[in-house]
Amino acid sequence: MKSRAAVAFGPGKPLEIVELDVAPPRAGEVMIKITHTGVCHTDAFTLSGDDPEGVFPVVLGHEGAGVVVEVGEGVTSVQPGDHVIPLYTAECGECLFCKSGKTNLCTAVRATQGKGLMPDGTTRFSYNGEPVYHYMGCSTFSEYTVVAEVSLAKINPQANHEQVCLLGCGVTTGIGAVHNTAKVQPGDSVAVFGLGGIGLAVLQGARQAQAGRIIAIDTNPAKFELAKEFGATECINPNDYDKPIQDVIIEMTGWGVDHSFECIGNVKVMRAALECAHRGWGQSVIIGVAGAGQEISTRPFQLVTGRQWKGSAFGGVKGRSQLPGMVEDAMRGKIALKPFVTHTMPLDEINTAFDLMHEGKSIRSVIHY
Ligand code: NAD
Ligand code: AHE
Ligand code: ZN
Repeated sequence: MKSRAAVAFGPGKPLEIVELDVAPPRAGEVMIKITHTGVCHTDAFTLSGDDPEGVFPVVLGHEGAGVVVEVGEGVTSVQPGDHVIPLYTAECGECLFCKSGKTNLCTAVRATQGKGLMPDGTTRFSYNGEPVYHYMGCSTFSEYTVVAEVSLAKINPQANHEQVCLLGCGVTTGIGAVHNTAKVQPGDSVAVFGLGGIGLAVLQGARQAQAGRIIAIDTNPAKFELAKEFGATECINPNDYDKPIQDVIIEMTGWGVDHSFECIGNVKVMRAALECAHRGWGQSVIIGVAGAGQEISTRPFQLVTGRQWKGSAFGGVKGRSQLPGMVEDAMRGKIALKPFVTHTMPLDEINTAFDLMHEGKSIRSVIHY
């Protein structure tokens, strides 16, 4: 099978649109025709070369929606024609992690996924006879991709792919972090650092959870209007103050916020987010992804005095069992997706999507094939 794809041939280089060869799905695998894919900051992070798991050449993209075209031997949960969202957090239902009921971090395919390979240790993509790596078990920047059966959520065929593709990462991550990781309760105060796709989805989740005060923080004030539409009660820019932003938030609130969320990937901001959490019980959720070699730090006293540091991957959502319901929620208007889609473009223009993200001009660019 030939497939148009945007390939990252090396770190820091623009993606190149080429025609790849895609081998048929093997046992337990599924070939999908991707119809739409969002561009998430994590794609840019890996393209930058900062991702310890980054391998090249690779087909990036992990926020897609599509239709099953072919299934491999033994695949029973989907068939050609089914509408699906690829999952970078698989759900096998059988591993220690799936069975624990405590986490969404399934391990069924994670080891090979982190190496850019299919579960049998090989790739389905090649270019001029040379292997091209997979990414996060999804590789949605190729019109045809192959993923593990356990990495697919089957969704309502009536769903609007241009919008529900965002449930493949950004919107699910933000909303899920509020409900599953932080468990925000009515009246709780919240601070959200970074108002991209993830931070805005956290705002939406906080409003769903009937949070009280919702403080939105970004160095780009152009993000504030949409943040207010999503439920922010106040928007602040750290550059407007001559003291650390955690001190500003503590002064605004008395003792800090009940929940804070870091949605940037900046370890200094992660510290600020932890330190603006309420003495005694405040918790801070790290969502942002930081580069190789970077570490978080704070005075242990911050934890001794009751603040908790947590992290969240894919919002703690179990993709196969929970994502179809979130698609239904979006179709019923209980999850807003349309405002996230600030730009749409064909695959040929995908590098523009990265430019818009870096320039702070987009929330999500959605690529269509
Ligand atoms: P984005 O680039 O769209 O948004 C980031 C926002 O942070 C921008 O609005 C930017 O202006 C703001 N920002 C940058 N530096 C800042 C600073 N010092 N102080 C305040 N604001 C600042 O990115 P995104 O797609 O929303 O992703 C956000 C982060 O979440 C990335 O690190 C991404 O890799 C990560 N992510 C994690 C998960 C997960 O499951 N844990 C899922 C998706 C994305
Ligand atoms: N590969 C990086 C870590 C990247 C990372 O943390 N990814 C998030 C999802 S970002 C989606 O936009 C995640 O869910 N991680 C859990 C997992 O199993 O991948 C590194 O540092 O090695
Ligand atoms: Zn993502």
